[in-house]
Amino acid sequence: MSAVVQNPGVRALTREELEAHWMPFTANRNFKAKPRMLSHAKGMHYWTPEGRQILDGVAGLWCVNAGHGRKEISEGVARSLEQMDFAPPFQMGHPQAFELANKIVKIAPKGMDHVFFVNSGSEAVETALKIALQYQRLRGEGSRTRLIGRERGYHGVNFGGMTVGGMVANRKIWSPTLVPGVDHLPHTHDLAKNAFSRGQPEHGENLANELERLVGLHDASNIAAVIVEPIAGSTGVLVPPKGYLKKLRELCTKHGILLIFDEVITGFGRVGSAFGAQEFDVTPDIITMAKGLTNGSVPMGAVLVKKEIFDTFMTGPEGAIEMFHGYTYSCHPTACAAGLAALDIYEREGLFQRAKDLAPYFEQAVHSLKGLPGVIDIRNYGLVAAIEYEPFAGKPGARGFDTFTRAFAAGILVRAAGDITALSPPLIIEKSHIDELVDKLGQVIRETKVP
Ligand code: PXG
Repeated sequence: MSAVVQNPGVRALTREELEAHWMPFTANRNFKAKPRMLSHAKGMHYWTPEGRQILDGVAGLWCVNAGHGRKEISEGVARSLEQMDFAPPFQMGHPQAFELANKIVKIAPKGMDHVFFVNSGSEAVETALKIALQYQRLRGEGSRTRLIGRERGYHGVNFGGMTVGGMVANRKIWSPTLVPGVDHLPHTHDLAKNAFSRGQPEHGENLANELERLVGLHDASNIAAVIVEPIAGSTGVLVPPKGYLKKLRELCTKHGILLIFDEVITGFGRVGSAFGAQEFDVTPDIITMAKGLTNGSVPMGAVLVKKEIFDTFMTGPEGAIEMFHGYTYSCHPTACAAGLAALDIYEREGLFQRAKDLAPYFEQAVHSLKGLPGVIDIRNYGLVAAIEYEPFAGKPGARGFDTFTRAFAAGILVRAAGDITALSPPLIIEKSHIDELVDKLGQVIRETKVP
């Protein structure tokens, strides 16, 4: 066990001092009454201000794939900041942006060779949807304006991503102002048929055929793109049924519909390859990414597109801006430096392969929780897994949150997604950490007090 690292500069904040910060996706009053603070991180661990060590079972929030406190990243970022704090991204360039784009293309699926930089997963999704719409228009298919997402999809919280997403809690308040012209495929989660699957479940390939139904309803000439996560992360690690993604690819190709993979979680080794596209052997037209791109250290996202899409944009007058889109902080030098350092680590340490090699051990470990009280499903792929519980009667989500808070008290950080515990540890995890994570989680599950 590594030594406890005290952080003497950090003292407990008073209730009053906690007030001003409106916390995202958080029960603010509940948190502020009983805060869960983190003050320091290194390798596989966080520490609380009191010096309690927490094993990171979720790579922060699915993003710290190379583990915490990587000197290569902080030093690269510091050098870059000192050299140039900011460079305007419009009509100007800086070398690190080009270097990072080249590095991403090197690990990308074959034929996907141009990168547009943004600052988050949500922005990557908005950008991908806008690229898809303009591409269809540029190739003379301007009537293709409809977008198709999937139930239980998560594509960030901006208007486009929220609309193509399929999480009711994230949509219902803003329902009247969702983007028009969006449909959803059914999700692929089928406990009756697929509970306790290891890796890809057997049943559900046919659900991709729902795209045919939507084509029958609207006609393909009105549909621009389909967006799905190869593995749906936020809604509880829904691994694609065998054959499902291939079928979706076939149908998109047949109907001239672009296929977008949202790889914000599945990118950068999480599933045992650079991207889910390679792992599942299905090449989409567009990939969105963020999180692991900088190892979570500096906000950054990106959109990777096929050559044919980029080339279609490069056809107007040479002096004209091809796409009226971009952000002040697109390809920010600090983020580029972080991305370059993170990708270097992934490559040098072979972390994508490491995830693949560790996956069977991880699978065995998480499935050992089968049979514990209230556990109704366990599923996994690469270094991502989920344990699903029977909800407390009349209180959906309460059991998942209760498990999460008691897990934190027991020294492990996991993620609650409704009544599901998601695990997605840094790819540097050792077998002993996997044992500790699963042992502690098992203990927490055993100690659940059903109300
Ligand atoms: N797409 C996917 C697939 C994601 O997982 C986003 C887009 C949006 O990224 P930004 O960087 O805008 O947050 C995400 C983000 C959770 C959780 O509870 C997951 C995410 C964000 C917040 C919470 O699992 N993923």
